Amino acid sequence: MSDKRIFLALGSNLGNRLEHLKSALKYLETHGVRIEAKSRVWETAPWGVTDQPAFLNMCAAARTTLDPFALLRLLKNAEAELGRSESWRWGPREIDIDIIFFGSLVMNDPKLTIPHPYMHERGFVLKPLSEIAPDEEHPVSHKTVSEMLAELPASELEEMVWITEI
Ligand code: PH2
Ligand code: MG
Ligand code: MG
Repeated sequence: MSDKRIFLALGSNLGNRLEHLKSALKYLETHGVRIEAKSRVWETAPWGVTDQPAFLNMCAAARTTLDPFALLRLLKNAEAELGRSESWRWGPREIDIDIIFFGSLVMNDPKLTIPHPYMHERGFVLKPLSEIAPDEEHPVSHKTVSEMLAELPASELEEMVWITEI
């Protein structure tokens, strides 16, 4: 079966945030998602609901033979395994793993939208993604990651601090 190149965004703002990111990557690698590149880890101000702890965010490039819904199920299982508790939309979470790109697939399903519908507005996605895939093209707008990053308001990137590599 042919594999697909995918890009994932990971975030954590509860508990041991760095460990959650590391454990999530390990979980993926032992469940059929081959990680090929990792961005640095950035500390970022909360977006959407601002009254919550700062996030650690990173992006990863990977390959998988899973189809999008199987991948989504795997990500949900990983989140549950890592102890993610119920929260509200854009609320605090131990770990969040989102599909940003899935090859050049475009899909709009009530359960899964690909590419991620807000990726082009978020510094905490575009900055780390630009470290591993600056020339990757959005399959709808055909803008590259670098171009989307350059179009962000400066305020989107102000409260981002490089923390470490994992
Ligand atoms: N995730 C959210 C809501 N807000 N803010 C930052 N900085 N990083 C995130 O990963 C994030 C967020 C919902 O998934
Ligand atoms: Mg998310
Ligand atoms: Mg999510």
